[in-house]
Amino acid sequence: MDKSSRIYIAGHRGLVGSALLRKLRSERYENLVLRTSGELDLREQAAVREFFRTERPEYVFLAAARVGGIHANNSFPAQFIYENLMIEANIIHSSYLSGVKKLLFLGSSCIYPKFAPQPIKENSLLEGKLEPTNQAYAIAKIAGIEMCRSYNTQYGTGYISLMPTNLYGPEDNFDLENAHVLPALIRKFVEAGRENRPDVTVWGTGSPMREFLYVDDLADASLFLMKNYSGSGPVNIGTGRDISIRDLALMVKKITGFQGGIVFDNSKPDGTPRKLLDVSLLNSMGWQAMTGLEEGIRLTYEWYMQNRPGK
Ligand code: GFB
Repeated sequence: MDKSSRIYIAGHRGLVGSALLRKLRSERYENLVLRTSGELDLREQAAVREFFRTERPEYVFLAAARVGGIHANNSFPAQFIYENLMIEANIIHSSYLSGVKKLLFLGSSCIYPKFAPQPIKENSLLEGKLEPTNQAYAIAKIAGIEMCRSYNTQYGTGYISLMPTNLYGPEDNFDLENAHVLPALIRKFVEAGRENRPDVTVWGTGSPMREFLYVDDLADASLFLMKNYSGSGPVNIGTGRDISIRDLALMVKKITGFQGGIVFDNSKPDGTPRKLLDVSLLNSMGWQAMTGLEEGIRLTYEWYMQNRPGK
């Protein structure tokens, strides 16, 4: 991939796609192909095929997806499985038909079994039952990994699959119902502080453990692997460290300066108890995450304060 290669970022306005766009622009890749969802509906097979036929991208970052936090996954499983399957199938197959040189597919750590041995190695895939709150999404993402592997095997393509841990950063979704935990907590603590509320409600028991990766680190790893990796097996991307939701809430409280208390709502699901990725494969290739959790939350908090609705 060189600076004048034609590179398509699918989903360039989302959390991951916008970080990829920042990264590729900062490295002076000058021939980027971008379409908003209004311009190209990736669920429509004929439209996607026509787009690839006319635009002829050489490299594809597949960052378009229907995503959400635990509540959204649990509430809208039909949309999560249908939209993700369609997006993946259309882009991967059209990439094959139009002769894309290399494609990078983004999965998620929720593809691994609920009770996988920790930290989770890549070979835990399909070794056990999934976490029910995000099974539909996970099965769609597993299908994407299998598509990449199958096309490589049968057609000799160069499609790679990355499994990032829980991501956060600028351009995230801060909707309280549908967001992931970090943007939801940042918004809850900011609003509680502004409205002088006595406490903030955190879903679940606070005991689940999660690993968080700042999205600009994921973009850096993606470019690194696009250049340096060509295997068919998935590669975990994370920091190798996790934190309880309770301690995460305390960290967000400190960063936002909220003075009140924290209440846990046990009627909300905890989801999987722990999903810490084993990142030794990635580290052995020479890549490591750079942004510490506290620093990343601070950067995301600052972004939110400057970009939240009503600003
Ligand atoms: O980030 P999150 O929604 O997703 O929730 P998952 C992580 C943990 O934070 C859960 C707790 O134990 C939640 O109960 N939590 C506490 C909260 N307060 C809140 C809150 O205000 N909002 C949210 N959203 N959570 C998702 C999957 O699982 O992870 C997706 O559903 C995807 O498929 C994503 O894989 C990375 O880590 O549980």
